[in-house]
Amino acid sequence: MSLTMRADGLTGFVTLDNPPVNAIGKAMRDGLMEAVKWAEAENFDRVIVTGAGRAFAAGADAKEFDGAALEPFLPDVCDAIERSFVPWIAAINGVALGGGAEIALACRMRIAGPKAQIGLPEVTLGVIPGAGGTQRAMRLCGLGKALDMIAFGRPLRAADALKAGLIHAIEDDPVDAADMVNTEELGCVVPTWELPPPAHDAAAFAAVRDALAKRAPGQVAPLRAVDVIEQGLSLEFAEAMALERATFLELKQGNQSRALRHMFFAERAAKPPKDLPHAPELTEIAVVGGGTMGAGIAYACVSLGLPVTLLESDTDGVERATHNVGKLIEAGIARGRLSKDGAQGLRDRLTATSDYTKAANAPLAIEAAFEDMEVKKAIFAQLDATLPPDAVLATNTSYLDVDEIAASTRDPSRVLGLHFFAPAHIMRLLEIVKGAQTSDRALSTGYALGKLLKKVPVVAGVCDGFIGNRIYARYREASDTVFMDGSTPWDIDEAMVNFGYAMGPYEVQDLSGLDIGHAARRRQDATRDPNRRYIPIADRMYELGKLGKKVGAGWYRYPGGGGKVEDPIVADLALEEAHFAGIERTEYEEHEITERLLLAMINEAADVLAEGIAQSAADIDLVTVFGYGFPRWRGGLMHYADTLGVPHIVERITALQAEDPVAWKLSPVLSDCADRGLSLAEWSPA
Ligand code: T1G
Repeated sequence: MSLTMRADGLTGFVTLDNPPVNAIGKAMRDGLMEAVKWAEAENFDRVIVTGAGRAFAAGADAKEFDGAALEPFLPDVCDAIERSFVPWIAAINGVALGGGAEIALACRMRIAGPKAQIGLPEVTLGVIPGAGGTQRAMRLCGLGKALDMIAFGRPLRAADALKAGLIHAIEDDPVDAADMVNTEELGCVVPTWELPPPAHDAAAFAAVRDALAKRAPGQVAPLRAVDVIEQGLSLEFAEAMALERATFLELKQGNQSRALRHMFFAERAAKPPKDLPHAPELTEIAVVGGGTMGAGIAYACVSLGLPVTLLESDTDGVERATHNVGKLIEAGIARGRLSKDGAQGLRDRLTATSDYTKAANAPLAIEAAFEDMEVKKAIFAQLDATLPPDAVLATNTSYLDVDEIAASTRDPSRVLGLHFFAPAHIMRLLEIVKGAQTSDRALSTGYALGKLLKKVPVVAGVCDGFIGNRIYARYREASDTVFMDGSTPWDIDEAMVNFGYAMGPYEVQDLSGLDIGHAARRRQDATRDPNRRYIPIADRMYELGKLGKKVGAGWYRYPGGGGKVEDPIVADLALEEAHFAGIERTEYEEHEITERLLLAMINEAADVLAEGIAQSAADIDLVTVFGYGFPRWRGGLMHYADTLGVPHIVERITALQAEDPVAWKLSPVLSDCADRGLSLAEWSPA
């Protein structure tokens, strides 16, 4: 029944109990309906409902969403609670989210614990509140707050919920306080549904729609939630509830909600395998290299209370490293995320030095130095000689051979890659690169750091670019091919932004710098397939010194006054190169651009799966969403591919082979899926 009922005098106590977060499934809905009848039969003067453990209730059980909705439906449960002659009081002991909040809003009173949160984040799962949240919230906290909570899925802390009028009081022991409520006072509280809805406010609706256009482009649920709230203002409560429910059920079946649910559970499944040994306690860590990445990693660690020894090769390097971390601390203060005392705490936890013996007790070291194999080997030799023999040694390389680095140490089993993404203290993805000899203990240590830093850990095998950069290289190659053959960087960027990326490939490269891509291409010169078409435009850009935003010009120009402008010189480069290569350029429709870039990535990602570089399609989804800006509401690259369908993908790639049989060589995983009738999510080696 996933709830318990207990009577004490004239009070009935109902405890929602479905660990770990009291997700509301059919069993709990059945239990709540029974509790309403029980309370009426017992003629209690109140029912107090609370949650077992750390949550009140985290909402409807999203695992049930793939199936048909089963009675009793949650809106009916909420109605039964609200209309019962026995008043219910919600004692909100922890998070009350989605359906959990809706149960509380249907109660006559709400008393929260100091750490409680109340929110309606359904849009983060691609749906809208489906049990009265869109209609009851605004009757309690007004239109503006309700729109903000629901359209952006932002929960309120207890103090803000009290200020907003969503709850009646904050008490250390909300259950006890609920039992102390004066019965007359309780009897006087008007059920939420009877309260008048707020007045229509055209400006508020316009503002939230504008904000959604900027902050959630392409996402359906937030706009539908706003529509249901607006229409609900002029409907009877029951009609508005019916509209809400119909909208919820429609969205639940939609691709966006399936994609967002996939991401929700994939993110939570990114955990260390149960059979991994426990990681050594991370009492401190060493970071080698205080450049952008090293400073970001050090900052992330000291921010979470971990002492860091930041190692540099000399005094100048130590000063630079201290300065770089200092800048991040100042930025944290400026953004109000850090108090002066907090900042001092961070500085106190940081030791920047060129003396490796200062890190002699560190159980983990992360090398984040210049991307040069000999530089890295020299650093690993020093770490090997200085740190305890069982310390784990990690490299933050983006593409160098982790096995070669490991082989340069006395014990390669303690070496792995920990690939952070810039900015390292913000980007949530952490590629844990497992070398041929990496031990389970080293792997477990990588996961432990990932958990400490609240990262999404994904294990990757060793190859050029691991999972993310390897797939991204195909994205870049496909972009340059379409550019060379007829399009422009700005049309390509616009196409990918319309697909759901925050930025297109060319604007991203202008931010990171075209010199990085150039170095990567030069590194690959020796191993590049001579039969594979090579697009020279980016090399021309490099030779012209168009290195990106940092020099004021890259694929776009960046005039002093801000913004970016299209650069005709860049477009002409493609004309010239196409002419030299004897290529007849052609017009590309937006959908043709998007299709080619996505198919190129999907095909490469399928090879990444085939080679076991990625352990699952879901891992590739996590990498593309948390590391490369693939739209979360499309579920990541492979989930999106499965919405297209493998047969369609195989047909399209086969058609493109006519243009370039090398670039569009079909991945064996795609043909295997087509032959076996599998989706990419279902694929595993036969
Ligand atoms: N359904 C099913 N499982 C859930 C769940 C849910 N709503 N919420 C959490 N879990 C599982 C999760 O998968 C994990 O499982 C475990 O609980 C711990 O979660 C009609 C339609 C509550 C803030 O969007 O935001 O109500 O991995 O690792 O970091 O209007 O979970 O251990 O097997 O995230 O402490 C709306 C979703 C639903 C809230 C806790 N509710 N949950 O965070 O733990 S739609 C939400 C969260 C709805 C109604 C509609 C967080 C949390 P496992 P965790 P955490």
